[in-house]
Amino acid sequence: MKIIYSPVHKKHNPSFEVYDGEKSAYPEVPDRIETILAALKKEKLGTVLSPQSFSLDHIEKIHHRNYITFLQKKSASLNSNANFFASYFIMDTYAPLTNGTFLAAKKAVDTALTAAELVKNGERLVYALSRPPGHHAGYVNMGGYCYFNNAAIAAEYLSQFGKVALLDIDYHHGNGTQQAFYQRDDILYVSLHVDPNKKYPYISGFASEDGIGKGKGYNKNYPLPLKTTEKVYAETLTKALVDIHTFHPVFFIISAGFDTYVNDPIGSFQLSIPFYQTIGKLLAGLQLPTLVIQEGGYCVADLGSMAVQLIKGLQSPEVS
Ligand code: Q9C
Ligand code: ZN
Repeated sequence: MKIIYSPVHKKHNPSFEVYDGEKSAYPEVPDRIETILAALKKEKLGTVLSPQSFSLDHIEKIHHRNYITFLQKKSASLNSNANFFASYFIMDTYAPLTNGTFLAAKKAVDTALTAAELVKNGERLVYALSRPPGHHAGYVNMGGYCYFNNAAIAAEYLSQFGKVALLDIDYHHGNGTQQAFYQRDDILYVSLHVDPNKKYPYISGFASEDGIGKGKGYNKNYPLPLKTTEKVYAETLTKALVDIHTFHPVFFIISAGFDTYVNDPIGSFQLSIPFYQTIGKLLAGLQLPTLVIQEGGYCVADLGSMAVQLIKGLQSPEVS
């Protein structure tokens, strides 16, 4: 497996989020990616490569030019210790801008695009260690620790070469990714996530949202209850995999969040560390060229183990 990583993500390190009107600790920390990288290296699961640099044109296919320019200019204008909450181009209080945010977010996109290009050129499994994550970022907004939608930009890129199925297994619904492809029939978006009536992002992720126009039927949401068990999760994932198989994609992208873990400080599901290998094995059954893109997951102590289990499952030989 090829692993794409750049240390530039560390330049994005906000000091706080605003929750319930109060400052609170920022869970989306640089150590998340560092610990995953260290665990993958220790288990010798892949070769680490640096991302290539891609033009902003790729980002402009998913985000409005004015939003991109705003992020770039505002970020660069900030002092090194500033945490700035924009009053527009933002959907919540979970996406502060800092001096390094644009550089890190751009590198996270380059990381995803480098991985996508490798998959296009025949790699079977590539892991993009993108940070900050992306699936909440929409056409004109940051939010939920996300600035640029890494997975959507990679999916848009790969869609030039064949149909793309994007499966989102982060605990939260990927509102930004759904928005990007809601009217498209060449990119299928399927998501398993906590019921948006109960948890973030609240505004989307309902089962009734199934696409519009020619995109009708090419958006699939599987909202799950708080405290979802491994049994219910596996049954739901099996349904999602039927959707993907029926679509006959050429490429498979996984928006991989580990905030479904039982000990995640933000999540509420009951998934154990070994269950991520079960997930990986189920996904490997599709036998498709696969791009894994990092999204959330906040139990830093165990992120490395979860990533290792997921990749071991994805690499496990097919039983026929
Ligand atoms: N402090 C991702 O997983 N709500 N984003 C946090 C608790 C926002 C999650 C409230 C969750 C955003 C990529
Ligand atoms: Zn999440």
